[in-house]
Amino acid sequence: MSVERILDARLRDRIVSAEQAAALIQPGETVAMSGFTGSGYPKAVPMALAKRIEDVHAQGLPFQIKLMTGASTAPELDGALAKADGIAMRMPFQTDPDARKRINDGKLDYIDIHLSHVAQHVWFGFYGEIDTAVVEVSAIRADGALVPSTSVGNNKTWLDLAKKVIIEVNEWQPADIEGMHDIYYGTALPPHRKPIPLIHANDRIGQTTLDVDPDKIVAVVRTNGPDRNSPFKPIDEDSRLIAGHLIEFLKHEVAKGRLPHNLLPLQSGVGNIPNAVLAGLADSGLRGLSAFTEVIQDGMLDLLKSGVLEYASCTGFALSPEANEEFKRNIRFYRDRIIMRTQEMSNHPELVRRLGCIGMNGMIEVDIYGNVNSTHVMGSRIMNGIGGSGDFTRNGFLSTFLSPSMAKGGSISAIVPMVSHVDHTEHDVSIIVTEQGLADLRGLPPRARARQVIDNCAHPGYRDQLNDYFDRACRDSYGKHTPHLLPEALSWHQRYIDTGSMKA
Ligand code: 0RQ
Repeated sequence: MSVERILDARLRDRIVSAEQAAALIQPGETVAMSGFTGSGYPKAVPMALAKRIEDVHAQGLPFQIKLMTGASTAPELDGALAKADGIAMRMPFQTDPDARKRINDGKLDYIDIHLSHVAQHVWFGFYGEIDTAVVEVSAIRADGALVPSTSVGNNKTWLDLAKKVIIEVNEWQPADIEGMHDIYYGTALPPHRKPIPLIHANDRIGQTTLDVDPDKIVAVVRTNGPDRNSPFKPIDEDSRLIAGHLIEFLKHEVAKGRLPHNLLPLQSGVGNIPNAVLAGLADSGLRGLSAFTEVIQDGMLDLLKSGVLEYASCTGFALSPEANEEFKRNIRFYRDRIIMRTQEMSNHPELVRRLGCIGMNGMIEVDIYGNVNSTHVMGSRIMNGIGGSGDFTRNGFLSTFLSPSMAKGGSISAIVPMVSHVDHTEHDVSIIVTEQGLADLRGLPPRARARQVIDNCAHPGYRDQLNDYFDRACRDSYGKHTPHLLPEALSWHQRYIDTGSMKA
């Protein structure tokens, strides 16, 4: 028997259908929605809005919105609204194939910014006013406080700033998630900011619920639907090798006394390689680990369950269906070990620097000097976005980038003379890992970095070509500090066209 989740009597007469709620959103509005890496996004109103937009378009009239979220969402949100041609501007992160296509066709404006910047830039007024917030919660308490669901993202900011608020109450989310969240209301705008009183990754510094002015709530919609919960691929040999190199390096750092025996708080990007690293940590002999990250995925739940990881701080989840079942089954166990924060806290540069996080993220390509491209194929086609990778790369104790040495079946080297787009500069990137090995760039000048990257990380099939380029650049370059032969460096990206692999 389901227990009533909408306990605030003042809101009972505002319970409506998704269609009625979507009818309250007008063309041209800036709409801020919940959702982070496929968790905690609204399940019904965006679909109803997409349908309404299609109906309006069918009458030959325009209808688009500006859409903000925490991070990526799901086909029911980004996918449906992109297919309906309903998004004029999207920010700050997305991974949806339909939205990606529209962005790369030049039909949808995408603003790809650091996840820690989103809330403050909206508070600073850089994105204008928020007309409507659409936020999923797991319950509304009798006092009107909102119990967040499986992501917090920017919900605090959306609820504080939006002129009108639509709440989805999702009964699919576990009721016992209440208590897992830590919503910090001590933020202020410069020049009134104060230090954030978080010293350890598991400190609780706020409240467990979100506040909202009940007078702003224009609709409450009941839903009962799952998060995106995409399965992970089985761990392949390259991922296993990459994980092995990184873990060996971390243990070496412990042996040298540069890292404590239980490391420092881990940040892990989403995807199969980070998941392989987490799986590798389970058998590493390392114990007492912690995480201060954006997203908790399967590997981290496993580490919590086995006790290798003592606790984890995050703002959202990216779980497979099986891991989600496990999460829901043992929600009380996880509630004692997981702290869910707003993304301005989970990714806060001040906290990432203070805690000394170890960043582990994926990349598209890296150049021989350590500049990393995380976002663009051939310098012009966006893949996903920078997400939180920059928050941890610039500010962490160590920034590591993990990738197979080749993409597209070996037709493209992930190690190139010069990246076609820079997300993380040579000044911020410390460690590169491919299945071939690990390049430790700390404390090295540019030419020494180049030898490390080529010799340790490039695939043997590209190593001679890269060494030849570097030797000639050292001889003929205009400057010898960061030697380059510019037209030739960028010609490496022509191979995408030659192979035809990126034409689709
Ligand atoms: O293309 O999907 O067409 O097969 O890029 O690559 O190998 O599946 O790896 O899923 O880990 O993604 C950088 C995109 C890597 C990701 C990136 C093509 C490749 C494939 C995906 P297909 P893989 P991953 C925490 C941190 C930025 C955000 C971030 C990312 C597709 O890690 O988005 O870190 N990072 N957030 O074929 C051409 C190359 C390529 C290439 C890969 N050199 N050239 N195509 N691909 N390398 C989470 C949040 O912040 C929310």
